[in-house]
Amino acid sequence: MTDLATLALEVAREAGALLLERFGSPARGVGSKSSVTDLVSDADRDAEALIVRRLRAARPDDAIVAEEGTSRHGTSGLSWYVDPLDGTINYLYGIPHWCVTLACADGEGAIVGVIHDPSRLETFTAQRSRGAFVSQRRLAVSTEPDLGKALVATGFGYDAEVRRRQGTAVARVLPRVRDLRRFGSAALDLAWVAAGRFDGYFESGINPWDVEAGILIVREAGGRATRLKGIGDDPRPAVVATNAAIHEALRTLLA
Ligand code: LIP
Repeated sequence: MTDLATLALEVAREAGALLLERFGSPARGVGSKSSVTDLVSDADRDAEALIVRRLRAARPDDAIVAEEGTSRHGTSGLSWYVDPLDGTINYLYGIPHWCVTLACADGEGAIVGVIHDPSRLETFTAQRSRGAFVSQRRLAVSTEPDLGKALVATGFGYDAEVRRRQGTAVARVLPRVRDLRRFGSAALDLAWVAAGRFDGYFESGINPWDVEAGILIVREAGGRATRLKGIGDDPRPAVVATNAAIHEALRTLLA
């Protein structure tokens, strides 16, 4: 593990410990962001504050872009993409499917990615050109070649009109795959593609902090991940990630 990877791992675990300690207790400071269904609480904010404090102390010249508003410029050429709590709605509903995700990127994309799932004691990691792992086990994507037999994950935004558009994409995909899964965390969806638990994932309107680490982890596990200029009539940035074997079939269907 490089120093960057070790730092990302340590910081993700510290934030995960803070969140796990509070998980299941009454939420504090709950508020809404882009819409009434887009929630945030002190858990997201405090986890972000911990991560930013640690990264700034260890790497003062790096840039940081984080979900709950931290946006720091840097001079090192490296940028950290941070989602302190991916799967916020699951967390607030007491559903043990959420994670901490960090990626450190240079001009060509992520060089280090971590997705830490404290509920399952699973930590997905990757370093560019060095493979992807969950804990010490090397990750490999599934080998399913047929889109019609593929288990595919997806996600939806927090705006009603956006969800209507995402619904049309789902209506197009659903008859053409084994089944769809909506588990509520883009980062864990990508980690599970890398682990062969899903054969594919797609989502529009996704933010860099949700997907940068997961994209690297899928690619280092032998899969493919492509950024799309929208899906169907939703023009916002989107991602499709797969086991590679079904990639073109799914991408064509989404286009
Ligand atoms: C969530 C994503 C998920 C998406 C949700 C939300 P959050 O991130 O992980 O894939 O469907 O709308 O954006 O808000 O829990 O960090």
